[in-house]
Amino acid sequence: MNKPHILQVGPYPEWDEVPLNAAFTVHRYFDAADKESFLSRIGPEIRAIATRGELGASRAMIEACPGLELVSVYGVGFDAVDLAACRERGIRVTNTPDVLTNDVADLGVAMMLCLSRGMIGAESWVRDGSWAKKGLYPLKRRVWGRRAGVLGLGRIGYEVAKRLQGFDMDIAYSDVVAKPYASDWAFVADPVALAERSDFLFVTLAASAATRHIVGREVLSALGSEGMLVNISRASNIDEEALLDALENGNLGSAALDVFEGEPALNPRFLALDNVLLQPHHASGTVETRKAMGQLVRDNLAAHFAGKPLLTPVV
Ligand code: 8YV
Repeated sequence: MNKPHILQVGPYPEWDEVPLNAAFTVHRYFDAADKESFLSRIGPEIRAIATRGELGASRAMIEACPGLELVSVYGVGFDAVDLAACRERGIRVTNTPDVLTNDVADLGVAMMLCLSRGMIGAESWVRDGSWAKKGLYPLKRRVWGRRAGVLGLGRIGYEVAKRLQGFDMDIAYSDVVAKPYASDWAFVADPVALAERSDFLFVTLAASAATRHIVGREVLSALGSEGMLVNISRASNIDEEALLDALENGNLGSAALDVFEGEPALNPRFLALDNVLLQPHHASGTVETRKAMGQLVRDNLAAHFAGKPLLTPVV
């Protein structure tokens, strides 16, 4: 049987590579030394692209594949896929929503706790002997009972807010419209006003051109010198230059970040700061969730090639 040819943009765990290679003829873009000539050679064979949330598929990649039918994204965010290029040619796009929601929310809340309670520094305090030499660890800030803002009450934002309720926090959220299922929480349409009434501001928005830099200087200064920003969405939702300035000059208290412009490289200014918690874009990074994401990527590919409805289409 002729297996459909697919372009794999980035690596997957071994447990996904094996069944993917069994079902498809897989061309590994990430292994190619000369990506342009690789694409012009294998592009005409390709019927589907399997990619990851942060890698997406560019217009150039899509255009190099004239027979492309589907882009299957391992990730809920599909902002890195050129949707206009897909729509022009009727190419379908799928993502992996729901299966990762709880893990992403967990990491956001864990980041808040870790940074607010100074857990990374406290660990060093034990390991480097400071505890014995210097005594008690410097006091940090409480989490429970304080004010939290959730910018974007989609699936992930909702699960973050639910978790924060367990900490008896005063919760508000911003979204395009008030959500009928969020009557326990205050709706504050304006992100600046939300930041103003928050000690902790969670960014849980699906990224798009419309949300680019929605967290800019104004939001950051409204959050203020005691406030903490937690980003588990995409770097593009935040004006990173404004964020770095605010963190450096003390206009913003602290930031817990799982995503960065140009990741995995990041602006070296972040590394000089001690009021940040830096994470390597791993909010969905549990064995359980990543297995479910990989399965959904393959299930969408299989459904497409069997002529069945896609499980989780976005285009
Ligand atoms: C990544 C993500 O896909 O869900 C998303 O949008 O960005 C992540 O889950 C994951 O890091 C694998 O690359």
